[in-house]
Amino acid sequence: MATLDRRNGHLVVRVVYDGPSGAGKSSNLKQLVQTFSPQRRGELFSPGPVDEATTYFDWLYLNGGVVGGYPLRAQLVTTPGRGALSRRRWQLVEDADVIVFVCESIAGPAMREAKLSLDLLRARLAEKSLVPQIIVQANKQDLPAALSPAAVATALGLATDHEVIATSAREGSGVRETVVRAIRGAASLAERRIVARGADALRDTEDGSDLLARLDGSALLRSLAGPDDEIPPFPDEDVANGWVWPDRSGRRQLRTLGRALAAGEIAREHAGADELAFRAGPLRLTTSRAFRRDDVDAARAELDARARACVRSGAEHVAETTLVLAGSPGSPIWLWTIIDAGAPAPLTRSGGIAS
Ligand SMILES: Nc1nc2c(ncn2[C@@H]2O[C@H](COP(=O)(O)OP(=O)(O)O)[C@@H](O)[C@H]2O)c(=O)[nH]1
Ligand SMILES: [Mg+2]
Repeated sequence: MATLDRRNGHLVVRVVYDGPSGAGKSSNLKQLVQTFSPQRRGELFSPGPVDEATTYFDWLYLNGGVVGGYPLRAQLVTTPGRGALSRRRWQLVEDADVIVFVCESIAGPAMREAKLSLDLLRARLAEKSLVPQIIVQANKQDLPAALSPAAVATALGLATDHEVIATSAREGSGVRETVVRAIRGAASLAERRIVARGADALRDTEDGSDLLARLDGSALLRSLAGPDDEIPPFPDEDVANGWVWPDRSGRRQLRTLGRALAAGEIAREHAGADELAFRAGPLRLTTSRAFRRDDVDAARAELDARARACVRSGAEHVAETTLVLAGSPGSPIWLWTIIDAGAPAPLTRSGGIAS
């Protein structure tokens, strides 16, 4: 939904690039950086590990045009493609004014995956009573085996008149045309909204770091922590291998935690002086400065030691217990303990597992 950046006086719309991993979403944004001069755009922002598939999103903004008397800014955001990341995908697409669905135009598994992904997207939007325009990109047209846009539409089960744009995000063709059409669609939606309700009714704009803070849990922790608390990073449901124990049930609990975060079902709990404790849906999570380590090796050693202590004490049988590291290499790493809130707590006063 269009928002108003009251500080800079911009009317802001959001275009979300969705589609399977590897379809070319990030490549679209990289091409747009090449296409538009720095006066017209921001810098490409891609939080998360650099050398992996997108963890959170890619982000770029473009300025241009005037809507309802305000200079227009379009925020372009890509969704993370991996299935495990679908909660974040939904959080992103639900904020879209217009969606660009990018797919590889290659018959076979890639096309089937694209259809499944598009079907899920439409079902999710319908469930939320959202009806954003969806522009489909038949990408990778430079490949010899590429299907025509009409064949892509058929393979995706779309009506014959559905908007499908032929593109090569690698070579750049169609990329600018896509964004221009998407922004035009979003702008006319925003214009109608302003006419109907006035610009004052628009919510405040969220920028890229606000969005990251919402998705990674730091905004919520900040809002719940006291002024003197050091804010730890929130456990991530897509945490690296070796950062969560036990791996299987731990990842299950982390997904539950992710859903509680998306629903805002997290509250601060009373805890010891140095301890931070939260109730998140059915879970209780705790950490403290005693479980902060300066580097990854020290944090993993702490995780291993706690896991062994947990096994020795049989604590993992008392309540389903997860130990998980949060943070990124280069900054302090925190060890969190997550348990079923209903079960008796096998916790010491300092928030760790009794050893
Ligand atoms: N041949 C070809 N390769 C492309 C095109 N668009 C993206 N790619 C390649 O496909 C891979 C995945 O692209 P990326 O933009 O990271 O996909 P994302 O996962 O949707 O963000 C990369 O190796 C790109 O270079 C295209 O139009 N043609
Ligand atoms: Mg990407």
